[in-house]
This record gives sequence, structure tokens and C-alpha cells, in this order.
Amino acid sequence: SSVDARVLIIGCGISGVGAAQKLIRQGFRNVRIIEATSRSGGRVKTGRLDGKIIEIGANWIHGPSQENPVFRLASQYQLLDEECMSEENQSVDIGGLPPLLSTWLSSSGKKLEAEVMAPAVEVFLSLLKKCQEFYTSSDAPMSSMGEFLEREALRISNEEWKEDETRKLRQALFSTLMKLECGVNGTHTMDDVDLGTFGMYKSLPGLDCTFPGGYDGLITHMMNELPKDIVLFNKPVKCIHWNNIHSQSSSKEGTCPVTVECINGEIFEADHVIVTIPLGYMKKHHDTLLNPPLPQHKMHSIQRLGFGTNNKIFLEFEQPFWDEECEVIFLVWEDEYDLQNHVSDMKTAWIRKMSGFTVLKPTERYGHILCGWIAGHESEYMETLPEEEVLHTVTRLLRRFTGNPTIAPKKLVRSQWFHDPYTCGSYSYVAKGCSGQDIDNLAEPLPLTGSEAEPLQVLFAGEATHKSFFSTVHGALLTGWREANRLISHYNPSPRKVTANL
Ligand code: 6YU
Repeated sequence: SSVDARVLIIGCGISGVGAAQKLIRQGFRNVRIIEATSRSGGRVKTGRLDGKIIEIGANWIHGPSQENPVFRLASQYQLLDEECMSEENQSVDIGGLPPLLSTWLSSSGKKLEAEVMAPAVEVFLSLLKKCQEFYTSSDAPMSSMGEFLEREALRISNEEWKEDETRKLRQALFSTLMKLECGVNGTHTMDDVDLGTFGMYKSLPGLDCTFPGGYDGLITHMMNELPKDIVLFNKPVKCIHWNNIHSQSSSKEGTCPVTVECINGEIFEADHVIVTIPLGYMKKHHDTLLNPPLPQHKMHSIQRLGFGTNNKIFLEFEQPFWDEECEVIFLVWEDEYDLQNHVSDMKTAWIRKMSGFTVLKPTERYGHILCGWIAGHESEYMETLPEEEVLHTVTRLLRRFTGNPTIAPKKLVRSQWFHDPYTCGSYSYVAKGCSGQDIDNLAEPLPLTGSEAEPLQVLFAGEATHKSFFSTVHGALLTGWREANRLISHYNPSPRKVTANL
């Protein structure tokens, strides 16, 4: 029966915790979570810089409004400040990018005027909107977003703006916005992102907000609802043996459909396993993670879908060099008017991939901290450098762009998601040539026959298995709930609905 069914959840990120929460509320008594690391939360990871809260992983609630389950939970647990909870904040519909107060710094150490930059930002935003529309109209003129953005941005620039220094600067700004977009999508270059499927991602209303006490408060509160000791930490799973392939037992009764083998040799038996392992890890280990191996079409979709890196570099200053009201600082390289979104020489130029910094607010809480954003292979390379070298390079960059040779951040903390052995990157995107079908394939449970007589063995959740909210915390949470519900209805099949066709 459902209450006795042994359910093993692999991964203690928000999707795993969410699945456990739902199952336990439904009366499942035999639920355990196996986690590779010594902590829960996964890519929700709150850290400290000089005692101040910083988010190493997820930063915002994207679209904090009633349809967003992370917003609903965070409100219930009273983790948000009043402004974020306000009706007004919930109803703001910006469709993705918040209208932040920006400062534009150029590589020659000048502050660029907002009025000069604004038309380029407008063009870029309107192009992004166009990209979204290709999903419903199904008439994307080419395969990748990068090609489209580059072609259209340069076309509009040439047609509408005089050929002068301003035009060059605006084109250089396009490069900055492309790099920013690489971060938003978690990709190396926008050439890797599918144009026709970009609009499959759905943004919810509400102005993005943060957790004043740290994102991990959400995980802590959810975990408090679960039985103590439900999580087995420090147990990386090596292989999931399904279809009874690993069972030692000779009698038919008492055999287990699934056994989970950990790297340390420990074995756990289960009736059902919910896999919430990040796509980055699956890409690396898909040929050995399941035995028998994954069916071909699932394997292909794992290989084809995108999973890239977006990292943060936090810098603390004694005194701010930015204006009090500034919310984001963008870096514009004047020689990048040809719309580059990756660099040619990694060793000397990786820092060029950094699009800019967000300012941590409010100042009373954070003091003077900037968060630098860097995506792609350059970001992965940055992870390999000693911290002092990163600090040195970022300091030189800031001195150059401000024209102030005395700027000196006093502390640095960075994320290193690509080299995190159980994440292998930051989040998923729909790579060129992929479609929603690939995400469906990823989410499909095993065995595939789908007959009612055949029990579900291995189920798949996690951020990358959500068709419209992939790459987010709320998307991940919804997939955990989805797979819990799949098991719940497996044990309590709802009576067939008879539709009266009158
Ligand atoms: C969101 C946001 N956000 C930034 C960064 C990252 C992500 N996301 P998990 O990985 O959590 O759990 C899996 C577990 O499995 C884990 O604990 C593993 O250890 C374990 N595991 C793995 N292998 C195992 C094995 N073999 N055995 C056992 N266990 C194993 N989402 O909503 N808002 O702001 C961001 C962001 C740096 C890395 C994000 C954000 C994505 C979410 O974090 C992510 O989808 C979910 O947490 C995943 O949960 P899960 O359960 O699926 O997996 C200039 C400037 C301008 C300003 N704008 C900048 C642009 C930036 C835009 N980007 C947005 C995203 C950000 C910032």
C-alpha cells in the first residue's frame, strides 16, 4: 500500500525536499532522501561575506505572485519583507528583466550617459520579445537566438542610427547585453540557445525579490516539516539498478524493483526512486547512473539539452564608488562593437565576459557589496584561478572602467558551480535544435510501457524537467510535487472520468 511503499529520493535540493514534503503529507511513511553532499538545498545556497548574507546560488524569486509556489511558501513561512508581499509588487508585469537603475561604464574610464544608451537597451529588449513570440508563431527565421539577435541588432543600428561614435558605443552595449543574456540563460554563447523554443519559458507577474534572511530559510522551514533523519547525507549515488536486476533475493516475494548503490558501496532497496540529480551531472554520468541504461531517446535528450555556467563574484568595499541610487553597473568595452559574446584568448581576456555588477540593497543590511556576473567557458575558467588572481583581475578592471586607480575591494567570495562535482554547472536551457519534447523525454518515468499493471520504478524531477519554468527554484519545486503526485495517484488511481458526450 502507499503508506508502506519505500520511496527513495536522490538529491536534497528544493525538488527533492518538495517531493518528500508532498508524499509525507499524503501519509507515505517510508520516504528517505539520499544526498551526495553534507548539506541540503543544492543550488539554493546561502553564504556569508563578513557576516552579511550572500546568495551563492539562486538569488531571486522570479515572478513573486500567487501562481508562484516559492512565493506562496515563503509568504506562509513569513520569510519575505513587506514590499515583496504587497499587492502592488505582485502585479507588476515586466515579463522578465526588471527596470533597474543602471550606470554604464566604458573601457576608457568614462561614465556613459543614460540617454545615449537607452535606445540600444530598448532595441535589445524589443528583440528579446520578438524571440519569445517565435514560440507561438512557429516561424523562427533561423535556429539560434545569437544569430537572430546579432543580425537584427546590427541591422536596426545601421538603419536607424547615424554612423558615428554613439552608434559604435551602442553596438558595444549590445555586446554587454548579449553577455548578460548568456548569464540569464546559463549558456556559453547565445548561438547555443534555440530561437524557436525560447518563448516556451514563462515568466510570472511580480517584481523579482530576495529573501532578507537568506534563500536557505525556505529549505530550513520545509525540512522542519519532515521527519528528523529523513536525509542520509554524504552518500553520493553511483548506480540505480532497476527492473530487479541487482536483487539478491531468490524468492519472488520480497524482491525489490529498485536498488540504489552508493559510491561507498552501501545499497538501499526501494519500490520507487525519484531522481532529482542536476542535468549537468546526468550529462557526465548518464551511461553509468542507471542499470539497465536509460532508453535511447532519454539519453539523447540528456545529451542535447543545454546546461551552462553562470557564476557570481561578490566584492566588498569600505566605501562605494557608485551613486547611492545605482542598482546595476554595466561594463561596455568600446572595441566590442561587432557584437561578440565570447572572448578569443581565455587567459588574458576571460574578464571581458563579465557583463556587470548588481548592487546589494539595502545598504543598511549589506554595507557596500557588489555582485559581478560572469557566464560561459570564461566563467568556468575563472573557477580554476586562485582567488587572489581573480581579485587582482577584477580590481584592475574596476580601476580601468572607473578611471579611479585607488579602488580596492577588501574581500571577495565567488561561486564555482561548474567544478561542483554534483552540479557540474548552473542551470539548464533549451539548446539549439531542442524542443519541449526533449524536456518531456527527460521527465518520463521508467518503465516506459505505462501499463497500469506495471509499477513505476524510477521517476525524474528537478529544474531541467519543467517545460515552462526550467532553470528556476519554483520550476524545480513544481517538478518535485509533480513526481510525488505521480506516485500518489499510482496508489490511488482516480476513477476513470466518463465524459458525457451529449
Ligand atoms: C531562481 C534565481 N539564480 C543562480 C545560480 C545558480 C542557480 N537558479 P539542486 O541542484 O538544487 O538539487 C540536486 C541535489 O542532488 C543536490 O543537492 C546535489 O548535491 C544532489 N546530487 C547530485 N548528484 C548526486 C548523486 N550522485 N547522489 C546523490 N545526490 C546527488 N533560480 O528561481 N532564481 O535567482 C536563480 C541562480 C548561480 C547556480 C540559479 C535561480 C536556479 C535554481 O537554483 C535551480 O533551478 C534550483 O535550485 C534547482 O533545484 P533542483 O532540486 O532541481 O536541483 C549585471 C546584472 C544584472 C542582473 N541580472 C543578472 C542575470 C542573472 C539571471 N539569472 C538568474 C538565475 C539566478 C541568479
